[in-house]
Amino acid sequence: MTLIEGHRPLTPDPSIPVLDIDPYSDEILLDPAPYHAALRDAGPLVYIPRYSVLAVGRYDETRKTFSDHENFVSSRGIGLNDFKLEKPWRPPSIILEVDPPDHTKTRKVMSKALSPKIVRTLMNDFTAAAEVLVDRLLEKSEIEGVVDLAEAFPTTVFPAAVGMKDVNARHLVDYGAIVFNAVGPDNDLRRRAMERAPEVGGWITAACARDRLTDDGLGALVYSAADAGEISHEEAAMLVRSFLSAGVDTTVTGIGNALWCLSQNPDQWEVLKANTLLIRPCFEEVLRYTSPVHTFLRTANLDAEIAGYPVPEGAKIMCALGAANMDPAKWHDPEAFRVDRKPVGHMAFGAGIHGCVGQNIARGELEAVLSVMARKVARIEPAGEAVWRPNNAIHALDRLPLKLIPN
Ligand code: OVM
Repeated sequence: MTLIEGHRPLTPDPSIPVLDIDPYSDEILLDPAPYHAALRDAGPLVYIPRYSVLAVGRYDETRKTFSDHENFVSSRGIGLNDFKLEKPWRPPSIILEVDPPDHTKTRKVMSKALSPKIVRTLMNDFTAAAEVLVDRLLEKSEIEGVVDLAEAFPTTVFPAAVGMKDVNARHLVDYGAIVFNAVGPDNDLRRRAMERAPEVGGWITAACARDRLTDDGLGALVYSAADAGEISHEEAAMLVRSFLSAGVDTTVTGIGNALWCLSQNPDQWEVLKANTLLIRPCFEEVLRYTSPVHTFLRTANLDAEIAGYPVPEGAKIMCALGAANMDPAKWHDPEAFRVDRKPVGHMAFGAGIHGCVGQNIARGELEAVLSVMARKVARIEPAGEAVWRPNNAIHALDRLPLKLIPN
């Protein structure tokens, strides 16, 4: 049997519209909006021959696919490779790449460790760190928003929240990029990521051991669930790895994308400064507008259907979160960035049982950064061209030169 990117080639129903594009080309990864429009316009379910996958880009079908975890499973991988046919590049995540009932137990442990109550206990540290960082940046005439702020903040507060004794900001950011590039095809981006995987992955695994964690962080909470018999100690180490896989690059991207949105829309920065109750809704709008995760996939584990079309067992379904988040059938004037939109139901955190378990802590980090900035920064001005960084699954900036004007 021939494998296409690690899954079985699919003979799609001939009535399914065909879209002959490469969603993992640099061109689309750097500027996905035109492709997203083409994907939505082609139909509710589309066939992409380049990778022999089905794809959804409309809001309703994206939400439905994520919500139907019985037909559309995660245990066969959330990228192009079908774990049933090809060995994954690392031991699969025991929360992301797993279905119920196994998922239920690990999700519960993570959801408790990342609860709103726990996040509230972290907010003082987050705000204090944001004060120090923003004060330091306000002394500079120009900053590089990605390195100086978007990376600097999460790599300071998140390892501290987890209770890591070994902190290597570079490895933490790079591991996220590797994990997300890995869900794509065997292209240059993935190959370059895989070259670094042994070194960075080895460092990450070592950093997850109980004796490399303090006894008062999120890591310790997960290990105490093991002491209580809810999971094994090996599973605890794997869940700490999930913190480090999903918790750094994503929030780096969230902050970078927020700075980009606000620097491009100075009137919206004014609105935000005038009403700090809009800080949380502003972050939701940043997520809707920029969709930090390009795509997650599911695998049909049974013969199923989407929008009335047959979806055979073994088919990979690519869900384009950014396309759903800009669907004009769901959102009024989707191409306008409005901090007061309150885009309830956006797909940037996914949906269903695998919806982002870290969304409370992500919101907490963004709230700390944006509220300190709203207090101290009069204007966020572009100081050069914003450049996006291609990654098979992350929609993030590479460079964002900015001028921060103090109040
Ligand atoms: C994990 C994980 C969870 C969410 C996203 C992610 C692909 C990884 O559990 O390792 O990035």
